Amino acid sequence: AEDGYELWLRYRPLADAAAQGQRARFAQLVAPASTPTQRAARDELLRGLGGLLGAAPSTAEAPDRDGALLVGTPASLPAIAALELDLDGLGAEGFAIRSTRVGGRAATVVAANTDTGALYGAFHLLRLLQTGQPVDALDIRESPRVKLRVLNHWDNLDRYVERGYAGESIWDWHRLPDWLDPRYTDYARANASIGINGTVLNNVNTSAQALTPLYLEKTAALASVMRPYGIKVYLSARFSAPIEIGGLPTADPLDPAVRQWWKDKIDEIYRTIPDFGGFLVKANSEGQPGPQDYGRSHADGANMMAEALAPHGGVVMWRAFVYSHEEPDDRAKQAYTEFVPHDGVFADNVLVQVKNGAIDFQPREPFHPLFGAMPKTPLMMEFQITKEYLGFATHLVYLGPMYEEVLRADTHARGPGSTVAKIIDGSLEGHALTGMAGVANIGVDRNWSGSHFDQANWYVYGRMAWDPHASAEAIARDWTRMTFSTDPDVVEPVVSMMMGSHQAVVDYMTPLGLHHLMGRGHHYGPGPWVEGGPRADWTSVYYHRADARGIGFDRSATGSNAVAQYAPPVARQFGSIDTVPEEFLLWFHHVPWDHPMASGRSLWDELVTRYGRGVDYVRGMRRTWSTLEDKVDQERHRQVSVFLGIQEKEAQWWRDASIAYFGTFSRRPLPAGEAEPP
Ligand code: GCW
Repeated sequence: AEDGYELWLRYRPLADAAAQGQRARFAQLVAPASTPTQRAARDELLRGLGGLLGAAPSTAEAPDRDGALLVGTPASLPAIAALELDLDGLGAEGFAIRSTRVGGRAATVVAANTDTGALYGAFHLLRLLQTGQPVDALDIRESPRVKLRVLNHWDNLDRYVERGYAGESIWDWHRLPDWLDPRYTDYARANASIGINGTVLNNVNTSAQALTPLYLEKTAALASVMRPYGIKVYLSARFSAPIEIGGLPTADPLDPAVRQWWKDKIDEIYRTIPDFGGFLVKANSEGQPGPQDYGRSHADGANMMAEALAPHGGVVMWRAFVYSHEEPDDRAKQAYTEFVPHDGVFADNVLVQVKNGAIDFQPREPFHPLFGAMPKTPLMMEFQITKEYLGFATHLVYLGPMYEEVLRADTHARGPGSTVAKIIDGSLEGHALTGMAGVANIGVDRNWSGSHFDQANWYVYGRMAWDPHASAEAIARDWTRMTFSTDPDVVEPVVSMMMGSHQAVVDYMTPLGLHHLMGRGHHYGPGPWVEGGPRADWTSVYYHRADARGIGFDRSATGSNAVAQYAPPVARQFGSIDTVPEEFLLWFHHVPWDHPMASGRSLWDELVTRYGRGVDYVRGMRRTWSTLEDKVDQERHRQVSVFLGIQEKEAQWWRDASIAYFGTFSRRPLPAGEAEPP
C-alpha cells in the first residue's frame, strides 16, 4: 500500500528504457559484507537497485565483468586499494563516486575512508538513480560540512511526544531492550540516507529516569540498531538528576559530591554504550532545574558535565533557549544577555545550541542575535522540524525556504558575508566542532510524520545539516522525485507548491513580523486576543501591542533596544523603520496604521492584503494538487487533498479572526476587494 511508510526510499522501478541501460551498468555488486555497516550498505544497494532496475545485481568478491559496482574502502576491498584514489580530504564521513575502468572493464566505484563514508556514498548513488540523474560519467566528492547532525526527539518515556503530531513515540521503552522493532532499523536507514549521525532519544523536558540503569540498558539496545548506520545516541540529562536518582541533597555544579556523581554516572553510561554521543541539556528555562538554582552560571553547569564526558569523547549540547522566572522587559533579549558574557569560558567539548529565533520557532523570525556574538564558542543551530507553530501536521508547509533564509542571513560579525551558515559550519571562526539539531516530527504513524508532505521537512533538515549552504528548492526537487514521481508534470507543480508554502503560512498567521499569536498552550489556531494569566510573555498582546495608534513590538532604540544585540550594520538596518525589511517590520517597530508600505498601501491595508494572500495561496495549492489526481496514487493523493481542505478552512479562520480582532484597534475599513469577515 502507498501509505508513506517507505518515506523517500521507495525504490519503485525506473521507466523501462532508463532501467535497461542502468541494469547493464550495475550488473554486479562488489561490496564487502564483513562488518554491520558494510552489510547495511550492501543490503541497501541490493534492495535499491533491485527495486529501481527490476533486478538486483549479482554479487562477487572481485569484479569480473562489465558493469561492476565497487563499494568500500581501501582496507575493505583490494580492488579499491588498487585504484589508488585520492581520498584525502574526505574525512571519516565523506565519499567519492567515480565512473572508471577496472581491469579494462567499465565500473562504478564508491570509495571512502570508512565504512560509514561508503554507506553514505551508496545512498548518494541510489539518490542519483531515484531522481533520474545521469550516472554514466560520475566524478563526485562529497563530505559533510557539519560534524554533529542530530535529531532531537521530544519524546517522553511514557511515549507521549511533546509537540508531536504523528502519534506516539517510536521508542517502545516497555518492550526494550529485548524487542527491537524493525521500525528502528528503517528509522536508521532513513536518517543515514540524508546523513543524520546522531539522535537524542528523550525530551529536553526529561525525567531523571532516563539515566537509571534500567533505561541505559534500553538505550544501549537502540544504540546497537543505530550503530551500523553511523548514528550515535545521546540523552537529554536532567540537571537535578543527582538529587532525584542519586540521593544527594543538591545538584550544585561546584559541589564535589555532585561532580563525582556525574563522573560516575557518565563512566557507567560508557561502560554500557561505548560510543555514546553525550548530553543535551535544557537548564533554567521554563521551570527546568539548572545551575542558576545555586547561583552558578550556564558555563559552570555545562563544564561540569563536559569534564566528565571528555575522556570518553562525549559532548554537551547546552541549550540557549532560556527564559527566567521573572518577567522580562523583552524575552527576545534574554539568551544573549545570559550567554554572551560566558563566551570563551565553555569547555572545548561544549556546544551551545541556539534556537532558530530568539522568541521560539515562530513562522518567521529574524536570525538569533547570538549568531555572530559568541566567536569563541561553537554554536549549534536548533531548527524545529515538527510544526508546533506552523499548523501541526495538517498544513502543508515546506520548511526548506525558512531554514535557507536563516542560514543565508548575514550577521556581519566579521564583515559582510558572515552568514549564519558559516557560523554553523565553523568556517567563520575556525571551529572544528560543529553541529545542527532538528526537533523531530517522527512518531508511530504509518507515514512517520503525520502527513506525507511533512516527510519533506525531515528530509530537508538532514540535507541542510550535511550542507547548510544547500538550496531548499533543489532539495525539494530531489524529495519530490523520490517520494512521488520523476514525471516533470508532477515535479514542477509540487515543487512550486512547496516553495511558496512557507511564505503563505507566514501571511495567513503572522504577516509583516507579527509573532506568537497562536492559541495559548496548544499553539494551534489564532489567539491574538490572548491576555492575562501567570506572565506577560505567555500572552499574545505582549507580542503585537496593537493600540489605536498602530501595531508591533518596538525593539528599536526607542523601545527594548533588542536591535543593539546585532552587529552594527544589522542593528542599523533593523533599527530604522525606513530600512528594516518589511517581513520584520512589526518584529522591530510599533508602526502607525497609516504607515505607507512599499506597495503604496497603508500598513492596515497591507496587513489585510497579506492575510488574504495567504488564504489564496492555499486555494491555489488545492487547485494544483487536484490536477495531479491521475499522477499520484489514490491513497496519498486523497489524504493530501483532505489535508489541504483543512488548511484552507484554517487559513481562512486565521485571516478572519485576526482581521476582526486587529480591526477593533485600527478602526479602519477593509481595503476594496477584501470581503468583511463573516
Ligand atoms: O516552544 C516551546 C515549546 C515547549 C518546548 C520549549 C523548548 C520542550 O512550546 O513545548 O519544550 O519550547 O524548546 O524547550
